[in-house]
Amino acid sequence: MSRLLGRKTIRFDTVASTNEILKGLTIDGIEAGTVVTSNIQTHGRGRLDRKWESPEGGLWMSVLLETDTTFESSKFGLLPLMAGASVATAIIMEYDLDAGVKWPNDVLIGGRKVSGILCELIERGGMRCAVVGIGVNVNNPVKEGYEFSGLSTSVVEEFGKPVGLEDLENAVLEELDFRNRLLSQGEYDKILDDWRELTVTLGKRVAVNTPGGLVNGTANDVDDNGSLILDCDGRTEKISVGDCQHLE
Ligand code: BT5
Repeated sequence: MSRLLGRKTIRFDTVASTNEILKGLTIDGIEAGTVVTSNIQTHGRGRLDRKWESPEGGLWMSVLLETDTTFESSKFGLLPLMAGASVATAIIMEYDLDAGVKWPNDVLIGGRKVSGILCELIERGGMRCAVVGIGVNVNNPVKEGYEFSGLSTSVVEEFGKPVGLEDLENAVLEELDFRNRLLSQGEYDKILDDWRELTVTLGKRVAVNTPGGLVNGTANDVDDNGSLILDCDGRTEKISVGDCQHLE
């Protein structure tokens, strides 16, 4: 089956943010599956408008997924999970590194952040489009812990030598294409089960910074929409948005 994602790829040397470029192209009517990459981002963004460091040598790309009217916006929470699982699987398959996913949008190797995901929804002609932004530290240097986050790492640091950026890009798109098909077939359970196989969050004591305040508990599972289910000393809490810190 031929791959939908990346049939059209638009490459830049330097942009502010690949998500911003792809959002503009989406409104202009570009086809689903289009990928935008850039060697450098001057204003790479994380969630809540946080800065995402994007020097040369990393994989900075955005992918346009188009969902039909059956896609409920409550399923938006599945997008970062499936994108993170795609990156982790690609890293495992390509370099045999022990990558895992942290709820909701990080990929870690040995507890250090190697990748972050930023998903944004756009309405276009009655269809819901998702711009999935993927940042992976590949051959670029990383700082010892950025503001607001734990430790970070890169593929080159873990693998011991530089790797081909386009090989990783292809592997990630292959994996994301597979999960995007599951999404369009409504196979949400398969997306969640795959994420559960790869996660390093479940079973851990965590502190989650939510819009409503800090919640401490044990991460037990994710629900059908990708929300984190916490056991807080016998009381169950479901969290759809937040920053999760592993406490063990
Ligand atoms: C993320 O946000 O992790 C989402 C990052 C998405 C980046 C991609 S690159 C392509 C596309 N275009 C964009 O403009 N964005 C997407 P969040 O969970 O909020 O984490 C942000 C935090 O990660 C920052 O506040 C820093 O603490 C930390 N950070 C910044 N740059 C980093 C890097 N290169 N590696 C690891 N951590 C970083």
